[in-house]
Parts: sequence; C-alpha cells; structure tokens
Amino acid sequence: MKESQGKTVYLRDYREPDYLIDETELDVRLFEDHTLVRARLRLRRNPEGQGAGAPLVLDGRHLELLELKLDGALLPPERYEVSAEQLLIAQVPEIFTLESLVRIHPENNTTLDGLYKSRVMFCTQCEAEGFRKITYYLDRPDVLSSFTTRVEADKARYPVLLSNGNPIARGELPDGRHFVTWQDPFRKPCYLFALVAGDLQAVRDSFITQSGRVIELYLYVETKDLDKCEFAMGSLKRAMRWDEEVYGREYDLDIFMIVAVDDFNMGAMENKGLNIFNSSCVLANPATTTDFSFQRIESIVAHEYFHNWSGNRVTCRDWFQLSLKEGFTVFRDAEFSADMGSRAVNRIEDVGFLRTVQFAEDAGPMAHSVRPESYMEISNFYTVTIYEKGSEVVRMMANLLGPQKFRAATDLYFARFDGQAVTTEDFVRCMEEISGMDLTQFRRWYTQAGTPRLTVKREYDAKNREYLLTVSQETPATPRQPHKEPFFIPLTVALLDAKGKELPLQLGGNDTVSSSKVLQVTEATQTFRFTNIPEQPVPSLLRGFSAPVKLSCDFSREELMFLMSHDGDGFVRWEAGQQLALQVFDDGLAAWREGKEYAIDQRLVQAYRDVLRASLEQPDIDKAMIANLILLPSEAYIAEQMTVVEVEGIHRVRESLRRQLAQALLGELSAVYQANLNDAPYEYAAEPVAKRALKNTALNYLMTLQSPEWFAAARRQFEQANNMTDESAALRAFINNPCAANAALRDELVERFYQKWKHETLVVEQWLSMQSAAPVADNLPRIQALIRHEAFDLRNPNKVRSVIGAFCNSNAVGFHAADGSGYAFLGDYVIELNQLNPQIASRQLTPLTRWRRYDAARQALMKAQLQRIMAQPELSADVYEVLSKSLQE
Ligand code: B3K
Ligand code: ZN
Repeated sequence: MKESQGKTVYLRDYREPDYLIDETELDVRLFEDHTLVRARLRLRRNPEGQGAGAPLVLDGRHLELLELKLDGALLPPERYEVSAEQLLIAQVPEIFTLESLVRIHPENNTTLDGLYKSRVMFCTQCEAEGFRKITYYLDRPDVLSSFTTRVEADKARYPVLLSNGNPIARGELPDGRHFVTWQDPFRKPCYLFALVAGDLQAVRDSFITQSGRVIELYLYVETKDLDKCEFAMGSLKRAMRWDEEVYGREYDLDIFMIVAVDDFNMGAMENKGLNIFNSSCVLANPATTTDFSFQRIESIVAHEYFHNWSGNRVTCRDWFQLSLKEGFTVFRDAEFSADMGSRAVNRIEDVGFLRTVQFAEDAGPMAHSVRPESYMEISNFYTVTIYEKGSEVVRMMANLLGPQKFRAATDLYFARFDGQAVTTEDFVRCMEEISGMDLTQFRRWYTQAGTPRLTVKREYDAKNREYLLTVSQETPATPRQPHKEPFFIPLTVALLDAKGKELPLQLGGNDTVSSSKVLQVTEATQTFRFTNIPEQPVPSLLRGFSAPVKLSCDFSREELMFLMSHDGDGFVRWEAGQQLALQVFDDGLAAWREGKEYAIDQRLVQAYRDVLRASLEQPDIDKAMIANLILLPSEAYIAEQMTVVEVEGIHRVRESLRRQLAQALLGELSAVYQANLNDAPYEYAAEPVAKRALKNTALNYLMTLQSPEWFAAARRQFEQANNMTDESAALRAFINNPCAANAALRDELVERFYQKWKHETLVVEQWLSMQSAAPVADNLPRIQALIRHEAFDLRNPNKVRSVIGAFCNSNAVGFHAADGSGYAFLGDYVIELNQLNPQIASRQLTPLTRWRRYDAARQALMKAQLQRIMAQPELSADVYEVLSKSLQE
C-alpha cells in the first residue's frame, strides 16, 4: 500500500488556495531517455487564503528535483522539504518567483497520465491530477495562470512541437534540435495544459466566426491516418456553428488544434486550444469506420469543443464540481447530436445507455451523487453518474425553464463566471435567478445518490369525468446515504383517447388546458386530478424520459401495444415496446425455470409485425426508430430488473425469443432486409444510416434461423459491402449467432477480415471487440487466444477495452461462467494492469464489484477475486478505492 492510498478527500474540507500563480513559464526539453522541465512561477500570497505564515506546498509526484531557486537565488536544502507527493517551503515572501528544474521519464510512463510517450510521439494528459507528474505546482482547478511554454526536441524525430495558445517563437538549435514557444492568452488551471511532440501531418481548414474572425483549424495525425481526417474536421465546424447559434458562444483563440493519439486512457481531452483525442474517437472514413463510430466521433468532437466555454472559460472550483462541466457539456453535445440527426432515436439510445450503465452504478458499491461528498482517487469519479446523470439533471432544469429562459440563464452563467472556477451551486443559482423558481428541493439531484422508483396508479371516475394519477416515489439506500428525502421529479404526461389522440388536459378549474403536462412530483405520494376527461384514457408517462427514474405502472399488454403504435412521443413508443417484451420475457423465464418450452406471446409478435409492415408501407418513416422498436431489451437491461441476476436464464430465454420472433416474422424480416439493401456509394447521412441499421437488425434476427439461405446472404453482404458498417455487421451476424452448421465458415470469415484489415489499428480493435463481446458461453479460450494474438497489447487501453472490457461487460454468460473462470481471468489482468496503468485497471474492475447482484456461489467466487487483488503488494490508489468500497459490508 502506498502512503496516499486510503486517504479520503472531503468536499467539506475545501479551502481557498494559500498562494496564487499569476504566470507560469515552462521550458520542456525532450530526450529519448529523460525529459527536463524548468518551471518559472510568479507566485503571490492569496488574500483569501490562510494568511501570512502559511507554508507554500506544491504538488509534485515522483519528480527528481535538480534545482530550486527563489527570486533568482538557489535555495539550500534546509529551506525546503521534498516528499514523494509534495514540495514544501516553510517561508516565502508575499510575492516571489520560484524556479524549479526537474527530471522526469515520460519514456517509461505507462500510466498515460502526465507526460508520456505514445509509440512515436510525446503527449500529455493532465486532467485531473497529471500536471503534478510534470512539475511542482498548485495542481488544483481553482488556481488559474497564464502559460508560456517552450518545447525543445530533436527536429528529425519531432518536427511538430505543440502547446496551448499561439506560437510566438521558434528556432534551430545545435545537435539537430529545435524549439517552439507557445503562449496562451487565457488564464487556465494546469489540468488544461497540453504538450505534443511528434512527426505529425496537419490537415488544415478554417472557420469564420459570427463576428467575422478567421480561426485556423488543424487536425494533426500520423501520415498513415491522413485519409481519416475529413469527417472530424466537418464535425468540428458544425459544432462551432451550433454553439454560436444555440448558446451564442464564439471561439476565442485564433487557432484550434486537435491531435490524434493511439494510446489514450479515455476518449479525448479538452486542453485549451489543443484538444488531444484517442484516435478511435476522431479518425474516420467509410471503409474503416462504422456508422456508430461516425456518430460517436461527431459527438465527442463537439463535446470537447463545447468545453471551451463549459469547462475552460468557466471551470470547476474543485473536483467535486466535476459535473458542472461534464454534465452540462454532455447535455450540450446530446442536444447538438439531436439537432444533427434524429432527436427521438438519439434520446432512446442515450436513455438505453443511462438505464443500463448508470442505473447499475447507482445500485452498486461505487454509487455517488452528481456532486460527490468525498473521493480517494478522483480518476475513479469520471463516471456515468457525473456525466450522463449530470446531463439529465441539466436537462430537467432546461425543460423546467423552457428554451428562452434556459438560454438567458446560461448567458448569465457564462457572463458572470467567465475566467473563474465555480461550483454547481453557482450554476443552479443562475437558473433560479432567471426563472424565479425555487430549486431548493431540486438540488437533491446533486446531493443524493440512487435512482428514484416511481409507481403510478390510475383511476378513472366516469361519473365526475375525472382521471386520477397517484404517484409515489421511493429511493433505495446507497452507501453512506441510508435515508433519502423525496426528489423534485418533473413527470411529463399525456392522456390518449381510444384513437390515440391526446386529450386536452386540465388539473382543476384554473389550470390552462394543454395536450401534455409536466407534473411536479415533490412528495412521497401525491395525487394529480385531471378534470373533464370524457373517457377512460391510456396514460402516456415520462414522455421524453423527463426524469432519470424507474417508472412502473400496471399496464396491460394491450395497452403497451397501443402505446407502441399510437403514442406521439418516440421515447414512450419505444419504452412501451421494451415493457411489453419484458413482460413476455418474464413468462419465458418462468417456463425456463421449470424446464418447460415456452411459446412466445403472439401479442409481441403482432406488435413487431405491425412495426415492420409500417416500415415497408410508409416510405417516410424513420427507419432508425423502427430498428430500435424491434430490439428486445438487452441482457444487461433485463439483468437490471432482477434482484438476483439469472445469467443463464436471461441469455437462454432472450435467445429463444429472438429465434421465435425470426421464425414468426420470417416474411416481414426478409422483405425488410431486401428493401433496405443499398448499393449506392456510402454516405453518412440520416437516411442511409437508418436503412443500414434496420437491414442489419433484420439480418441478426434472420441468422438465428441457422439456414443456408441466410448464411449465404450474410456472406454476400460481407464480401460485397462498400463500407465498414455492412461488412462488420455481416461478420457480427456470424459471430453473435454461432452454430455448428456455420462454425467453419465463421472462422474463415473472421480470419479473412483480420488479414484484410490488420494494418488498420482501429479496424483491428473492432475485430477484437466483436469476438470478445459475443454473447457466447464457454468463450473464454477464444478470448485468451486473442490476448496472445499479435494484435493485442496490454499497454494500449483501446486493446484492453476491446478484449478484456468487451468480454467482461458484454458477454454475461461467458464472464459469469459458473466455475468462476471469467472472474479469475479478470482478476489476473487487473493485477497486471494495476502496475502498468492504474486508471485502466480500476475501470476494468467494475463488473466484479457488482457481486451482490448474483447467487451465493457466484458471490463467493467474485469476492474471492476482489480479495485476491486486495492482497497484492503495491496497489494503486485507484484500484484500492474500488476494491475497498466494493468489499465493505
Ligand atoms: N475531461 C476529459 C476527461 C478527463 C478524464 C481524466 N481521468 C474528457 C471529457 O470529458 O471531455
Ligand atoms: Zn467532458
């Protein structure tokens, strides 16, 4: 165990910094076997700090201090103390210059945090606390400084030298070296610092802002990737325009740069003026990239760009406020994507993700509120709760305020806090000030963890023509929060008449009439009384997923079919289909438990048939929506509904439902497959994307039939596809529907795909993850073979995610094999990764932490792995925090 391990940081201990850093001058000299970093800091005592006498304590992690000067004079060793984590100088003047020289080793830095080497290039990742691995500093987001950075390196190997802001000097040096000096005119916290050095090519473009300024845009990549830049550049320009139009936000610097890096812990990083991207989140072309990845790239490029205002110009006071920038920025990128494509489908996909991944987090040992109270390792808090639930919280406020007031509130927020480091409270107060609403109770969304459960009971009073909705809420306990107060839940509802038309709604005589209402649920139980309701309606509840809650209402299957085909709200239509399928699934599971055959409820078949026919008969229908409507709930979502997850049952019953649907709907599915074939040149646009999605969903059903006809069709698609979406979908249809009859053909196609694409790293990552994620029992030997494959590299996070992450998170029957082999496999690699890259190790650990959800035998096996990892010497703080929280009684 390390010193820092097990130390908890609390929000309540927040103090202003004792010193401020007005100016930061860095001189970074890169060599193959070490790097020298000289930092000249203009410091002054913070009038808001502890006052005179406070020692100067700088963060600095495992730095080799070579020299330290205060106001130009060398400091003798007795004037300061150096530890593994800090540099302390007991006595310093009010205002002074501190100059340090340290030696670091990016060439050996496998954590990919701080300054490190990704194959042939140097790059940085400083958020949250990586800057302290580069130099001694006040590494906290509320210390904002002006940065000037000189980068020096060998010119032949590293012709391109980048940092934040504008280049102000460059020159040649002896021994084939050169330098470039960059100056960032905007004060920023050090987590937004970035540096890149490499043999990179630039794709250039420009953007004219709404006020007429010309911004130079650069996308830096290795030569091999020059053919994959066009799309991200287009996305960037669309995002820049959108932020001007929707939020009135214009870009501020004259240059905006993006760099693609192969080894990166997460998706991308919003460093000021110099975004660094995981190459998988920026590089794209039709031959190598799926529609899904195009969509993801567009949203991540936009997300990082949007941070320039929501994160960089207005930043976080401390890391407990992380959702201030992340929740808000996810909301911004989700709205951008909705505006660029199908709003309903985007919403369905986002909700699907939230409800499986975030709800599971909220129900597990790492549950935390959107503004957490404490952490051990901040890297563990870049979570779906901070990001996705945080975005839902912003969305609820945006909906409550309405578009004009929300825009006025964000204008106020950006104007008031520009150049400052602030809190989620500051954000909420802007919402309150502009709207005049009291958001006191609403703030519980920031402080209480856990997913509220809403139960809706309905009653029609024909005599008084009244319809009553009684809504109860209850939130289960989460670690360190045993008792929950009621949330303020905006519940959007409509009432449909027998024809599916929205009835005019009025809550009592004085209420204005409208076709849908936002019910303000604030108490444990509350009744809403709609007046003048002429007939027994079907309620359309939680429209647009108006709050991140679990909702239950005792709908009949006929009502769900009705909502699925009639509701005007895309989310409710999809959700009705999911609930209908869940009810049918439950029947199937009950039969499976008794060892009986289950014949599928024809109502589900009919509902899917109606949807498929509509797609054939109505040319203008949104086919992406159709593709979503005929998807059964995922295994993960079904598992979410169970107290004790029945791994085998879920898989078997769901597979049987898929097969029975395919048999019953063979005619419709084949017609849909044929109708959506397209040999036009590839285009990434709403309509062709939707057609591909629907066609490939149909193919995946049809492959369950195990018939030569569909093997041939999938093979044809594999061989003739002119784009990666169709090529990989055809291969996936084989991999995800394994059977003896096509095993040899599948293996042949898997190998052919690899041989064709082995020089395209991003395609190889997809190839690895397709095989690893396949929901197939007894698949571990294949996964182990992939780990030994030449394409695998434990030091590369994308490869780890593609094999270990895909297997443990997506193949439940494989990972949860009753003999515990899946758990031991993950245990082995977490132990190795703990040494190499603690952030990745702790992420990969997640599925083991959910042990409480499984049967006693699996619980014991999962816990045994957690304990085995816990017993390792030298556990990182990252892994230790997750282990200790998940083993707590
Ligand atoms: N802000 C970064 C995430 C940094 C993660 C540090 N462990 C990317 C983003 O959310 O845009
Ligand atoms: Zn972000």
